[in-house]
Amino acid sequence: MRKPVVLITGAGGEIGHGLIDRLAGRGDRAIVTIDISRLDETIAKKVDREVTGSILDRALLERLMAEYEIDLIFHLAALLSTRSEFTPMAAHQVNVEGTMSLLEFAQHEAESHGRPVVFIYPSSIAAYGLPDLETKQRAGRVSEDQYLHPTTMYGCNKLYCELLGTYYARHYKQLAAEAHSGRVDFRAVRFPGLISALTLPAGGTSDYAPEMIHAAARGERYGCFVRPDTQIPFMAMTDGVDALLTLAAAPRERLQRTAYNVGAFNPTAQEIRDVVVEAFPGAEIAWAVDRKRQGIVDSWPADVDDSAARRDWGFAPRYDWQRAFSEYLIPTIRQRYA
Ligand code: AKB
Repeated sequence: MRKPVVLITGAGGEIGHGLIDRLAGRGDRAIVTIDISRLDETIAKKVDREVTGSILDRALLERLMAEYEIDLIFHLAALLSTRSEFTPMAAHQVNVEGTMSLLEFAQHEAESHGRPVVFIYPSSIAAYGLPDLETKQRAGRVSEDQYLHPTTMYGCNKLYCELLGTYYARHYKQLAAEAHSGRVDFRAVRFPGLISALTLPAGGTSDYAPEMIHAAARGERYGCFVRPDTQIPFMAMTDGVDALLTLAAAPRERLQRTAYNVGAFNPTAQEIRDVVVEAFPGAEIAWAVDRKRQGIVDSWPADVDDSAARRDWGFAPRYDWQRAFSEYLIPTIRQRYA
């Protein structure tokens, strides 16, 4: 019997690095990746097949379908929120059309090998849109069905793709004589800002937290583009990768939703600065507020209610605010730049 195959799109990004590491360590699946750029050496050597190309390239997806029996997909390829505001058409192409073509690919793949394809989709707190700061303060921990009025291109893309995934999972071709839905087993997490000790994000709006920490560790000055009182949820990258793997392994019958909030801690920008300055006493971090990027972060919730994820598939982040900094971020980052 052929080894089951996992496909990872956007594999060269931040989440991909952590995920490939974990999947390769388990060794129970062949890993096939697609990314528009070559993977860096540290992860390239851990995958069975690296494809350099676009998820919009149908012929390429068809070739993969002919070669492999894929039964698990982590669809990580995306343009993040800040980048998407500068190139909304490109964002729509990658974030929406790319996801649509991957969902169709998953449907055909499942039809051809006769087993459902688990489709893991990292959505985002950007799917929310709170109208003003007063509402944000009042809302507190936002649950999955509240405030779904994103103001960014990226947020609109993420929310729509959650709906598309749910359509494939539950209603695909609902007027056809035979049932077609249920072959794509779509599961999404709405990630908060993710902070990795090993990589830096590119093009996001929650980037101020990881940028501040990495700049301090490198001895560089940093101008934080949000106000000190800015508050959104964050999570250590290792817990983010854990969440994807735990959700992928969850028994389907336990899942009452297709999209789940996950959160870990939600410090203000000032609190992040304080911890960073304590760890790197020479750090020079100033406030250089960018009114427009601030507006985006202000529209995201200050915290999320992740009780559904905890109940349905046992989500339990290992790192709270204290541990994330003292046991993961600071020591790993120090070592990285030593
Ligand atoms: C971004 O800032 O765009 C992402 C996100 C919160 O999804 N990090």
